[in-house]
Amino acid sequence: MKHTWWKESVIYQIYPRSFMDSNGDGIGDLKGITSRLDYLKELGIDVIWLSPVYQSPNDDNGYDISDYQAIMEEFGTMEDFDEMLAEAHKRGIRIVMDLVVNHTSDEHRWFVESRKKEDNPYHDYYIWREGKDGNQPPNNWGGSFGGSAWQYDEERGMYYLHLFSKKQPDLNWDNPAVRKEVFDMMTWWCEKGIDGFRMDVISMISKTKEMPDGEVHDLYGDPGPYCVNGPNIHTYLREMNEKVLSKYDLITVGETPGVTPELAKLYAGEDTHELNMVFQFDHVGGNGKYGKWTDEKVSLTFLKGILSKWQTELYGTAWNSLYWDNHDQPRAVSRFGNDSPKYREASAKMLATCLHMMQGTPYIYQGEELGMTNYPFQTPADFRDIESINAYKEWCESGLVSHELFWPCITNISRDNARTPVQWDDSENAGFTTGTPWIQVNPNYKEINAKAEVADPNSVFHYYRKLIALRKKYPVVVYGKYELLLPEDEELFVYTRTCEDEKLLVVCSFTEQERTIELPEEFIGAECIISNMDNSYEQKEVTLKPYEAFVLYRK
Ligand code: TEU
Ligand code: CA
Repeated sequence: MKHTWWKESVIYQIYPRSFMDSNGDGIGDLKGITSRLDYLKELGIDVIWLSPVYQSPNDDNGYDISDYQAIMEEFGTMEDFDEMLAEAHKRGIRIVMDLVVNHTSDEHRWFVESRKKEDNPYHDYYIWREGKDGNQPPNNWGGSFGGSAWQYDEERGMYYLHLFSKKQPDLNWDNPAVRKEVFDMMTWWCEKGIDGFRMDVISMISKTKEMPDGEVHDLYGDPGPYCVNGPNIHTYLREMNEKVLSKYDLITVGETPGVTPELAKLYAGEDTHELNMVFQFDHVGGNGKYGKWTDEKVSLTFLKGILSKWQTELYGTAWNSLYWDNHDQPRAVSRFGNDSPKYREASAKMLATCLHMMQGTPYIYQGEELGMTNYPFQTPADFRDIESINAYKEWCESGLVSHELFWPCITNISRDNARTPVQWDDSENAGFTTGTPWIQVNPNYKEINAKAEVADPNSVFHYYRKLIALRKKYPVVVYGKYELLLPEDEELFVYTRTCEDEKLLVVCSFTEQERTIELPEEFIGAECIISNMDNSYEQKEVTLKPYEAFVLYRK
């Protein structure tokens, strides 16, 4: 297996709108990011994945781009970007841009031209279809943010496809002119010195020619079979690799809803010349009570089964991304751990141990290193995310489900849980802004903030810093073969990593009960290289405290 820098790196995701505001307008920005690079350097991360900072009307908070080569005014200027890039590089931190090319904003000049009635070079840049039965959409597909996936355009007199919001028309990747525009834009950013791309819903860019009705789940037809892992996806990614990616020393990660380990071996195979790695969704997709919305926790055996499948099936042939959360998911410690005051810190450290000791490139979502929690939403007016706002309307206001049944589900899963401002200190607005924040700050910022945690050697922050340092010190953490132990145990996640003569034992308790385990013979007396408790691991029998995690190392 090739040894490369992006396999040995830890990546930190910044959602710029909520990271740090430098000018008091209540919105995070590029100068704010630059002001916090020393904090990230101290944490020890190697790469920053920057959620979109391009010109956008912010219908989907920047994932609806109106100019790929201009900076969103609220975030600052291209000079601010260049300064942030240079300051990051000075600190040995690489910058990965978010490439959102399945769709643009409907305010992008390409779409403004494409929707014009008279023929023009942009007419086939998007996916236009005639309606049926007079005034019905071409088929029954639903969009991810509610409603039909088709929007009728008065000017052109046709429907256009939008798998997300109606202000996010899908690009037609079968048009070589579209692919050339995208590749030229990517080259322009690479020539500026950026270090890679996270590719938004890249598994959706190739659609089937035929677009029949989909199977109806909940409210609309499912476009998945016709829009995910489509017929030309690998052809287009290999073309992208040949024309752009192969020309630079980049890290590339595809966000690939619907990917399987088999397909990941193509998307992220060692020698398939597409991408370095992919984000899979099996552990966070989950079929809830109402679509994705649920108030149920997944069982540990479900979680262990999925993560172990990805570890074993990609070993030696492709590379995993490792993540618990991001800007689309609820906070890890609330979803997979225990965010009560008594157990929050222990369970946050346990989750970090469980993830960072696996094989793959670990991703830390802003605030995860502090053990930040979900937000206590009170009313639908607390939501800012188009997905949550539309979902509440579609499920509740329509009368489909009562507020009492739906509210615990949407507040548990809402993307806004991850989008409240990073909590920097215990001053007003958690030190995020001197103005009025665009979204409310979590009221627990007085207890949970970076200033307090950087000062406390036993904090979640310093625990993440130690874990990151372990990855640099022990090659087995990066390259060791994974094996799950105690597969049926509903409370303990225990696995080993083996690389030549080095071996790790990773033990993580996901319960608030005390548990006792017997160490495998070969690990009795082995060196403990990290633990979230002050415990001894010299004897065969170990009693685990609630949410205890430890790693033993032997040569
Ligand atoms: O997310 C696409 C995606 O995978 C969806 O599942 C998304 O997570 C959403 O929750 C639908 O349930 C990417 C971006 O990460 C997301 O922020 C954008 O809203 C979306 O694409 C459209 O660009
Ligand atoms: Ca600002």
